[in-house]
Amino acid sequence: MDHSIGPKSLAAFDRARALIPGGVNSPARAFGAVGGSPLFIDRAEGAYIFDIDGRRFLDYIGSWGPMILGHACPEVVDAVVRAVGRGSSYGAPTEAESELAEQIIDAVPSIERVRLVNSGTEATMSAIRVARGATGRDKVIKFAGNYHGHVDSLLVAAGSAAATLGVPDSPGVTAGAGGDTIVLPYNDVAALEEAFNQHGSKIAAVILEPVVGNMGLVIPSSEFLNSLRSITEKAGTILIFDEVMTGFRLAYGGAQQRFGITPDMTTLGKIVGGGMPLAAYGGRADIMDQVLPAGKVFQAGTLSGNPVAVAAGSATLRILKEESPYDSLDKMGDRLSEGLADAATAAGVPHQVQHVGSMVTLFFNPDPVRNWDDADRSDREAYARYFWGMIGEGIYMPCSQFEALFFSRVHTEAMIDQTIDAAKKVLASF
Ligand code: HOZ
Repeated sequence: MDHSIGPKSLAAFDRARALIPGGVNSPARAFGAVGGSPLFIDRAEGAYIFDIDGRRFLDYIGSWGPMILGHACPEVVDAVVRAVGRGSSYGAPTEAESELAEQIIDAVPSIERVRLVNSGTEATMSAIRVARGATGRDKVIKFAGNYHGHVDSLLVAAGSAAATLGVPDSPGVTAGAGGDTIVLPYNDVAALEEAFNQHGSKIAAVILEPVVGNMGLVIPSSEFLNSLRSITEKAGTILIFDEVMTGFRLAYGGAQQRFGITPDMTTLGKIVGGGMPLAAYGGRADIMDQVLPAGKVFQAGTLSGNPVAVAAGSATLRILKEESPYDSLDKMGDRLSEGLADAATAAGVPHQVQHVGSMVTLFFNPDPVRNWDDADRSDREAYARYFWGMIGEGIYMPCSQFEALFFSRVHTEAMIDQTIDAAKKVLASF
């Protein structure tokens, strides 16, 4: 296996490990699941990321989703520079926040009112609190392998790095914090019905990734999405789509627009902040008006609605609305998925390529992946070999079988074809 990480990245990781737990500020990026050391990044531009050893990689992480316009998009950089020159934080309202709120409300079908926060974790944590406050109920349903940030009550059977690194139920989460969380298998309508038969009147919310990116890419069946909508509506339960990954990515209005299912609340992150720390939660006006100071559910933040982050988010959404790159991203996603599947077939490697738009996963798994149990049967070692092989070819893929890849509107057909050729070479060596 080629662990071809440059000497400067190796030294930087040694230094970081003495200072920062595990050498990283978020575990998914540590390369723990594939073995070896992470690349330390110097800069990024367009579809490429450059490490501190001066090597260039075609980037399929895109900061785990935000960089749909490509890195260092000139209009976004401009907006950020102009904003920071006027002061980086005021802790007071600005007109730019209302501008971004209007853009979000205009885009996302379920959102009539929206609150800006700093991270996806804050968005999901707050949405759950509001759902509980609005319904006066305690229980929340989540799905195994879905990841909603590191909120205590949702860090149960969690995907992303929690699954990758073997802590789907983290130490430090008390029985009390997880006690009102009901975990169900994704795409399982019978389990959903059973949970509502047993606990219906006590369930405040159902939260899910409407297309899962955090156990690799898993697609919801339309029966599952339709049942979620009708069952929650009947029970007076708030349906929350966690669109931190899918919002503004699978369509301008997110997965809910793409599939035509409107939840009661939505959480957003990643693209909505244009690469800056900004996230949001929103929904029906009657629910969102429960939030202080309109209502009584407490949620606050010194840096919420930060003017620099708002400028980046607003510029990003403006470009996405104007350009609407979604048809082209869909075509590229088809091209990449077909090419990866052909490469695996030619190499005789058991696989599934699952994708929606610009989110793709090559599962080293002979069977379709519909839920966490299916995903968990994937061959992680094969994924690690593939990952390092692709690094050797100058291609930066997610460092876990349980993360979707993302590409941007500046990834060209030639880049996609280069990626397929690299995969052919790597998989042929298996
Ligand atoms: N939560 C992100 C992936 N699902 C990873 C965050 C990071 O490590 O940067």
